[in-house]
Amino acid sequence: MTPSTTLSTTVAPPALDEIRINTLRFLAVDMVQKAKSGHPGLPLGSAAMAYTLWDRFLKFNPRDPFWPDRDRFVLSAGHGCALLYALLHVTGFDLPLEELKRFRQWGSRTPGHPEYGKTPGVEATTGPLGQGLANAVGMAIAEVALAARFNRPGHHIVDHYTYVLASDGDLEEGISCEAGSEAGHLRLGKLIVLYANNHITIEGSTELAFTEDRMARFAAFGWHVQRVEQSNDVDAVALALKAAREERGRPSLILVRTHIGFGSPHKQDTAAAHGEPLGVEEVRLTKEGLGWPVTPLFHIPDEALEHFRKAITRGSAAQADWESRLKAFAKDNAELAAEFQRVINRQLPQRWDTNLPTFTSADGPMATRIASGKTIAVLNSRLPEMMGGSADLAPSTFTNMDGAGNFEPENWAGRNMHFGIREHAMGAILNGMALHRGLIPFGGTFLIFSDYMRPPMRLAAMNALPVIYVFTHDSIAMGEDGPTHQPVEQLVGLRSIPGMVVIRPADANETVIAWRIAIGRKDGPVALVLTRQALPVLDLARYPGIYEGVVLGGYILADSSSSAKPEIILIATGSEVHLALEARDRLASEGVRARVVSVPSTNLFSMQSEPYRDKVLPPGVPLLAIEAGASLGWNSYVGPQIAVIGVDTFGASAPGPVVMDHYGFTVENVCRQAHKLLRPLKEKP
Ligand SMILES: Cc1ncc(C[n+]2csc(CCOP(=O)(O)OP(=O)(O)O)c2C)c(N)n1
Repeated sequence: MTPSTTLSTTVAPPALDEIRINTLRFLAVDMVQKAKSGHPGLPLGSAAMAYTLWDRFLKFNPRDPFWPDRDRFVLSAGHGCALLYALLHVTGFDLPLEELKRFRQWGSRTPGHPEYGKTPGVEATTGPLGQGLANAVGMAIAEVALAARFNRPGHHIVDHYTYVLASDGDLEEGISCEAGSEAGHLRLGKLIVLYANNHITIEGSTELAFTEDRMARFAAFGWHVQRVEQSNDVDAVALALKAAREERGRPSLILVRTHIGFGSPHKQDTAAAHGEPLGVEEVRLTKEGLGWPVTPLFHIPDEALEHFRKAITRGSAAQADWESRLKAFAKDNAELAAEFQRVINRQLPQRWDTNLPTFTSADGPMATRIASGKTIAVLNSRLPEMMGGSADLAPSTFTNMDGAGNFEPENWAGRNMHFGIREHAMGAILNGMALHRGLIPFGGTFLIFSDYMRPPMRLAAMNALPVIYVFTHDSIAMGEDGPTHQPVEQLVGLRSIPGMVVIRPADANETVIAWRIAIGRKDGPVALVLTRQALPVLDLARYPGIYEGVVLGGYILADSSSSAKPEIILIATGSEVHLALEARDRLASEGVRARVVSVPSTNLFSMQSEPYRDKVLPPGVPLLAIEAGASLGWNSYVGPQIAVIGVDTFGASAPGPVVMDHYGFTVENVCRQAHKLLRPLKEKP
């Protein structure tokens, strides 16, 4: 039997509550109807429980949406955002009624799904189901981690809850299992999920595809689970929320039986309430049925508004109380208080990068994953806000921070995270940690498994979140594990995400700079792409441009030996840069002037000025791109005189150097391709 509590008191909410709940319902309905687009069903069904949470429990200040110790509220079922916008408006956030009337229109602050940064009070971009729930796990992790670091006896400056409103779709998505399992394991007692169980998704009843006992599932994950039979029963919802808040040893799932499209005579409990407006006539019938005036549209009774706006006084008082506690804390712990402000504001400490390692040729050959590990060791000692780990591959990704301890229920001060083999949740948890603020989150796995975490990576980029990914085993050169483990199309795929910066360093020193860029970037994610195999360390005396060059994304590493314009440019990234250097020497002995351009980051390089890019890649000079990844993408660099040595099929299982040979990553082949490219030019009369 499911270890659960079932709560039910009266069904109809008291009159005043009902008016306020209907205010939210019909604001959402009118928004969707006016936009002729959107989802009225979830707002109608979930307004009562959202109201209960926001009215009786949620700690927030509409006048300062981002004060650090607010409770977090994530609407994981982002398609129901009309409800969230209604809540934000009535409680007094800077979201005027006009914005509700412009729901889903160009330039409005009420987009079709909640977008972080666009609407005050929206804590996370949601819409891809399951992400918000996993983000919330990351936020709850950040809360306990910061509490462990900063709270002192008598001083609780980090002390808030993280709430989620999730739907059937959120729980159907696999990520909810990964994140739920992780949250249960970590015993995140201040994470509370309200699950709107309305039995309906787009294709119809959940009986079609979703029949397991969800409460048993979450109980098995180690969660505290409760059931509320009537979502309109605000007292039962409140009772469950109270019990969930008191349960500090386990995260809480409150399954609330809701009714999609509640009150709509023809659409309640049907999929028709899901993704389209109710229709003018049905809106009328629904309003009449629930005792609501049909007009005016966007009606907000005075009493309801007055009541909702008390959130401002309540929230300001909560914030003022926190600020005075922060002052008292600062009095006793001045340094720690300054440190708290620093990390919350995402500022880096003075001289954080002065001790970063420099490598000489004698340190090589060295895999860039090893150089990354050595860099992390130094960063870790300077940046106690670094927190991260790997999806069970730390011995291979070199992401462990020595001396930082394991982050686990008995030690929330630990900073090494063990995400388990849960890449998808790892990505979304990292986003939640970044959204919370106060930490520099990073996560590692093999580059091939970035595929498993692409949805949250895309959202990290969309939300401009400073998250760092450490992706090792970056090409077919990783060898024996074969094509299942050899990334081919991942590089171009990741580079194509708007706002993502991918850096594939060529050696240990480029890796150090890549980390410096990653730590310094505050407005978006950085993916570090690193080798398993050892590479020579570029001699800094011979190649002095490395430091500035990596920052620019691409640079002239080695020019043709004479001062004359190069005849051909070998453009390469990561491990293939060394091949290009060797080929350049061979070509020189064959009388061809070749320049080697290292492009650790095509994303950064494309941000540079045209004159700089033209200096590095002068128009008219033929280009031979060499990268052990899909050739797609390199064509954008050139006119007709381009050739690419890439990998446009899957890889193969054999020792790495053998695979590279077979795929044409040899000096001979590079020189052959270079001559082939040059021949028509030389043959011109
Ligand atoms: C990852 C993902 N897959 C598919 C969708 C498209 N989608 C939007 S809402 C929805 C159905 C959601 O049903 P449910 O979660 O029960 O929400 P409700 O019916 O309560 O509104 C689907 C499939 C999505 N938003 N995200």
